[in-house]
Amino acid sequence: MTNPLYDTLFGRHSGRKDAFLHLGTSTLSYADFLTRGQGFAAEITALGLQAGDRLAVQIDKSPDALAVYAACAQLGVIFLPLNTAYTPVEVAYFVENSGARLFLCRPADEAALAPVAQAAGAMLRSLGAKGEGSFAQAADTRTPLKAVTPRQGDDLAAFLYTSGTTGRSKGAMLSQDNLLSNARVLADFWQFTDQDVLLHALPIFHTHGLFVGTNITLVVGGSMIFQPGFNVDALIDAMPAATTLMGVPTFYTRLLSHPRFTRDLTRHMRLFVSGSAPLLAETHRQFEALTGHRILERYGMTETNMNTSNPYKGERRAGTVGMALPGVELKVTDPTTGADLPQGEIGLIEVRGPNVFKGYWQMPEKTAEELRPDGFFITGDLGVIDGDGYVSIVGRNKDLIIAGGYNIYPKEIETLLDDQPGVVESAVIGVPHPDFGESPVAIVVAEKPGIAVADLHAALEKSLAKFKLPREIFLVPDLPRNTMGKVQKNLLRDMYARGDFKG
Ligand code: MLC
Ligand code: AMP
Repeated sequence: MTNPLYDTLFGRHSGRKDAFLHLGTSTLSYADFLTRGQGFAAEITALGLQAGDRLAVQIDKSPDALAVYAACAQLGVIFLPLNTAYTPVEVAYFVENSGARLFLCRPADEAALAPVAQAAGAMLRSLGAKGEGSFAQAADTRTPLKAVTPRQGDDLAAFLYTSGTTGRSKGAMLSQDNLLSNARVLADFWQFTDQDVLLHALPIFHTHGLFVGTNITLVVGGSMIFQPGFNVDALIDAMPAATTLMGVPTFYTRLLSHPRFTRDLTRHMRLFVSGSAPLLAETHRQFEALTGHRILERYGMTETNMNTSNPYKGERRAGTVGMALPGVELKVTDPTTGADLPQGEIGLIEVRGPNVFKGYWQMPEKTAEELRPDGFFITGDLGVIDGDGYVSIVGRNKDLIIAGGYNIYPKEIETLLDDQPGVVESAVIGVPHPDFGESPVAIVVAEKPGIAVADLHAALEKSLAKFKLPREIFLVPDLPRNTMGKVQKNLLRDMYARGDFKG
């Protein structure tokens, strides 16, 4: 093979006239999709990008957005998708840090992002969901590029940025083999075939929607009902034509509370997969009681793709994330000493396998903190393995909030709050949220009474994506600390639950 990722996911399907994407009333064939990707590859080449260069995108979900991914794979250009909710302040860091040569944005954002691209020394072009924008227009004038740039499995295919509990976001470097090995294992483990039609309503800028949903479909040559975002009515309307669904827990709780979601609607479905955040055992049970289907929960990360899965055949155990996937080693270690812990004890989950990333872009010291010399990656999740090998995630050793499947790092919000005039210090905690599972709340110590909470909200809105904004901000005289001086967030969470904080 000259380029394993391109050949396996895309090139193999050339000439196929059957549907790759179902788009409401129309379909896009594999052949037409690949030609679009080759047109984009021609334009990217004309702009001077070469294998190993980074191409950042902050564009709406569309067939064209996927075609950019295909073009990058064809050329060996590193694909760097960004959450469309990020503000220009957030995006500036990713474009600059990655050294992206080309940055594709939504046509409406071009003016706002021009200074960002200029400061980072990246070319800026636009691509809209309906095939509009300067990049698409230029690509339309090109002859589709057939040549595939030779690559090897160890070459980098994508960067996904993931925040840390301290410091700035880190670019997780994923190789062709990282992506391919995981896609093949999952397709096999979950018994995907070319007859599968995946109901795809996840974003394609994260592991779940891009590398799990899309790559599995491409590996088997199946098709996707490709929805621009999550809309519960649209999902229900499309379900009769689908065979499988992948979603974050919020998908399932929203489906369960919808009157049109019935046993009849799901009778023909082959598989429901949940991940990216904990699925409550209660949701699992309610889903089975209503539909007869047992949701298959799996566990993964940006740095590792998927690590564990409940079985396809065999017991899908509620409240667990199943066993290590074939080829993945998983162990539980002592958070302080790093020593292996026996089965049944709670500790840090570590994983090793072909799925584990190559390190953080230009951050060797951060890489060394989390990736051991023997190849085990320290996930930061706390877990336990039961006597049957099922892994349960019982907590996190990292200060992280997951809202509706999006990660929110308290440190990022606290740093911004602490910089505001009149703020002495702050602590951001995750509190239960009925729809998103968790959501952030800020507790702020002010220099003197009278600081306007509305001003704090307004300051955060200027730089943070909406999903990161604290639902509430409370002013308190001081924060509880342990003898080491560390803020005791568990106490803050208890105080919040008791209703101790008043707005
Ligand atoms: C949207 N909003 C959120 C939010 N999503 N707030 C908190 N958490 C979220 N996840 C806010 C918006 O800013 C907006 O605010 C309001 O909610 C409604 O916006 P929307 O666009 O209509 O949201 P909605 O369609 O309802 O989206 C909810 C969602 C979406 C759950 C469908 O967040 C989603 O698709 N999540 C999936 C994330 C994902 O793919 N994670 C995988 C990461 S990979 P306002 O103020 O304007 O009303 C990974 C590895 C692994 O973790 O294991 O998979
Ligand atoms: P991300 O950095 O966005 O890839 O998020 C990865 C994190 O999501 C993991 O480290 C876990 O904390 C969490 N996660 C993913 N899947 C699950 C799951 N099934 N149950 C609980 N947590 C999960």
